[in-house]
Amino acid sequence: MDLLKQLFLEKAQTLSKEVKELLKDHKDQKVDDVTLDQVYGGMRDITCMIWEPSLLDPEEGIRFRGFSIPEIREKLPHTANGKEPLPEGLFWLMLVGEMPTKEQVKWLTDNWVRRANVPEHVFRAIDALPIDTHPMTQLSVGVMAMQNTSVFAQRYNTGMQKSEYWDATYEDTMNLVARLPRVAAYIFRRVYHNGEHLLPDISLDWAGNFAHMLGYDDEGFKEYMRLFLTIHADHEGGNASAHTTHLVGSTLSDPYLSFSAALNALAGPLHGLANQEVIRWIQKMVDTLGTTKPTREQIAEYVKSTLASGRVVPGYGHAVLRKPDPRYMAQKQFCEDNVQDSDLVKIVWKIFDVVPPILSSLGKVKNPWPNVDAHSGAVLIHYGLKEYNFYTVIFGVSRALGVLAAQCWSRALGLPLERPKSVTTEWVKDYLAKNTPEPEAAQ
Ligand code: CMX
Repeated sequence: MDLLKQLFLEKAQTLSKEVKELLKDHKDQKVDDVTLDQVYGGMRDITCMIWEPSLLDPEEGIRFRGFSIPEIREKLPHTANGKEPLPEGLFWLMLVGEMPTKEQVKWLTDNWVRRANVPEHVFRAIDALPIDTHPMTQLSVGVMAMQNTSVFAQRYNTGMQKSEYWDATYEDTMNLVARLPRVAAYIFRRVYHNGEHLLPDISLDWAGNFAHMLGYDDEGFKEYMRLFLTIHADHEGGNASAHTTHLVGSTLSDPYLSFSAALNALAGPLHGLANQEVIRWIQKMVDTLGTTKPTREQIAEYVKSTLASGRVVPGYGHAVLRKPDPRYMAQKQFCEDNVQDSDLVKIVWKIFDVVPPILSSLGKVKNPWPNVDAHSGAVLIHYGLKEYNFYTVIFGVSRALGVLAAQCWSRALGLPLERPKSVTTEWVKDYLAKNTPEPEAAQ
């Protein structure tokens, strides 16, 4: 058994025991009340699932096993000359809850290099799609095409015990995460570089090698990739891509099937696709205004015209956060340190000055602040990656780390099939008729 798997097993045995005791003593303890507004309103804030890798605080933002974004940037191992965290380290932290050493991260990088071979038929499945198929669809198909190699599916078919589910899920998780950058880079080079593919550089870390296979050997881009792939990895369990992984996985679909489904959720414009929408929207603004240096007043007019046409301002707002997203702030700080003289980055910062008061003035937007997607495109363009339809694919590569670490935990804790209760509006009316107290008679 490899060292990370051994460590996971120890942690899983301890936590499983604790959960059993906790449920034995407190299984009827109420942790939430649900209002009708939440039932109709996308189940916001209902405490109803377990997700070990991370926890989201509306004011502070995401914490991975208790560590905030600034803390992981400072404490996770980085490359010899780099400053940004290695995503391998975050995966380790999310999976076993311990900050890894440099040596442990090196072990994980090497382990993923050994697992990274993508079966040839996966590339052929992607090649069968029309070239203008959205890259997210191509990625989802690529992940699905790997499903025939699922250790979980194969062992399930030959009578695997429930107590071994976590083991097979761990193997699939490690293989899938190791292969994902190659599949994503294959799609990028297929669509935007006439199918001129680049061989991996196995001396590089997971994110550095991804940058290299995309065609970017600039050290600044590699550092940004390390930051990007770290900060997009997880955002607790209720967001659409994470929850989809959990829901589909709860049927004992293997990690390939569950993660492919998650990518389809991430591909929606209210979720991960927002990073491409932000750049499309800014480019249209630049074209409309005829300047790459718009004033705040010009930006404000453009924002108002977006709202007047019934569209949302992409990259702003959040279902849970109520403050500027620390993942946005980390990218802003990265640019302050590394990206000088980008008109686009400056526009992104001006938008940050302009949009929150306008959204607040609408009186209905609960969070007027920027989210993670408001910043990433401008940095990618600075380093030359202008093909914005590909941006959500990079988000998807990162998201695998958190949602699959969580699936290992779902299997280790033996979490059951997810099956919440739904009702009809007729049921609601009937319920209200029977349960609404009569108004007190006037005195
Ligand atoms: N621009 C305009 N209107 C917005 C808005 C925005 N950025 N954010 C919220 N609103 C509107 C909602 O559309 C809703 O309007 P209606 O009542 O007319 O339907 C109202 O404000 C209340 O919404 P909310 O409770 O504040 O936000 P939700 O939890 O319903 O939605 C989100 C959250 C992210 C879908 C929404 O803020 C949005 O559409 N943002 C733009 C898209 C985006 O950036 N998505 C990426 C999120 C991060 C990620 O998952 O990657």
